Amino acid sequence: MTDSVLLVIPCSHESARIGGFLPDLCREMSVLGGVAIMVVEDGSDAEEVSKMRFIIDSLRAQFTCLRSLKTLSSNLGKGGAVYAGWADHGGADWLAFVDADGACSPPEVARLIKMRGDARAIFASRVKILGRQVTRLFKRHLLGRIYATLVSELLKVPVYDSQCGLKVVPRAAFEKISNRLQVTGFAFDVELMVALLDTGCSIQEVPIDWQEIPGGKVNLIRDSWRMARDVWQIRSRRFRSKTNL
Ligand SMILES: Nc1nc2c(ncn2[C@@H]2O[C@H](COP(=O)(O)OP(=O)(O)O)[C@@H](O)[C@H]2O)c(=O)[nH]1
Ligand SMILES: [Mg+2]
Repeated sequence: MTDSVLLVIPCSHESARIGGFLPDLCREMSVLGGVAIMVVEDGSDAEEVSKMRFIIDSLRAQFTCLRSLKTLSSNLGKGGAVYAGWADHGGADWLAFVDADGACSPPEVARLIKMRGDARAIFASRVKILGRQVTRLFKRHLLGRIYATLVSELLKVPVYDSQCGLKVVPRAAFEKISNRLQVTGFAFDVELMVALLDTGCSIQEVPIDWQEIPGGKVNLIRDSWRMARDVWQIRSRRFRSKTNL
């Protein structure tokens, strides 16, 4: 039977962190049903790949929802890995991804996946409000808020958090835009967001619980600069494509 959702976990050097998340995620998704999980690893060395393969193969003996590890021959970045995974959708109507570190807990992943239904995309959002638990280092929270505000203002999209590591997208909407997506690094979700909106797919942001896990790969200086540059390029391309209509 075809799964309804393909949930990709993009991974680069995650063998130390994923063990605290993947078994519980597999358990949660097995109970939920209709979800296939695929770990996509790129750019790690052979030793790291074999550690990941061992983790995945051991869990596959227990959980049929977990697909075998997908490895890419070169490092495409987080977005490139997500898109490479989504290309193997196997007929799933929904394409999703979640970060490997478990910052977003399996019950939260299940809660968002269960919200799929109409043709809307669902983006998790780290909103610090009463009633939700969002724990991040102060400097990451601050930089994240500056970035999110820039994205929102530059692209004229009232988004609160374009970068949260859990998103669920209708495959039909993704297939309309996939051939024009160019960003494969950490800013890929910004391009994905505007392309979906521009093609008429609405997006619902859903506040989630988020517990930052140490060992993150984002370098606050280097990657913030690259992400800001990517947002500027996304904005320019979007402006050009609108004036060419
Ligand atoms: N496949 C792949 N995944 C990546 C790459 N860079 C980051 N990721 C994944 O993207 C997710 C978010 O990264 P993370 O380090 O948790 O970000 P941070 O917590 O914001 O610093 C994790 O699952 C990473 O393994 C990459 O180059 N390739
Ligand atoms: Mg993280």
